[in-house]
Amino acid sequence: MTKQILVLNGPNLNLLGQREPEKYGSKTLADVASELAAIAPALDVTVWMAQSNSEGTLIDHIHTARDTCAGIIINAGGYTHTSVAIMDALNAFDGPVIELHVTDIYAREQFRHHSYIAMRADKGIVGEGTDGYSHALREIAEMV
Ligand code: CA2
Repeated sequence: MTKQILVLNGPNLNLLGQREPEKYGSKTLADVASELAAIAPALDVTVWMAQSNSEGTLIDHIHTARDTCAGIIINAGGYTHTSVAIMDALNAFDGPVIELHVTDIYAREQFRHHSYIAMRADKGIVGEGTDGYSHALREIAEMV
């Protein structure tokens, strides 16, 4: 049966492709969503793409995914480095979790080196630009 994957994006990622292209690339989140939708059928998955600037909404989406999704790909943005609450929500999700970052957080400022998401994630994909999203979808399709 085709399984659904939540691709969850945190604060400021709605600005992808609109600012700092040298760091985050020139593709928008809508471009990424189209790419994922194009490869999903061959991977036998469907994609629920979501973005929020609000921590509570991100947590609500993770709770919804407990009943509707087989896996989660999460780029929690800045909440990666601060949010015990998002980590707790992910801990209540039974399926595989892939942590995704457009940039290599481990090659940036020291404060980005710690990730609460990494404490729960089964795999991390960092520093591949927006191509990391399709990489993550291929990986999680194998895991679910
Ligand atoms: O590299 C990533 O994907 C990050 O999750 C991006 C976050 C940052 O806080 C994390 O440390 C690493 C920032 C998202 C900001 O997104 C923007 C995109 C374009 C223009 C401005 C901000």
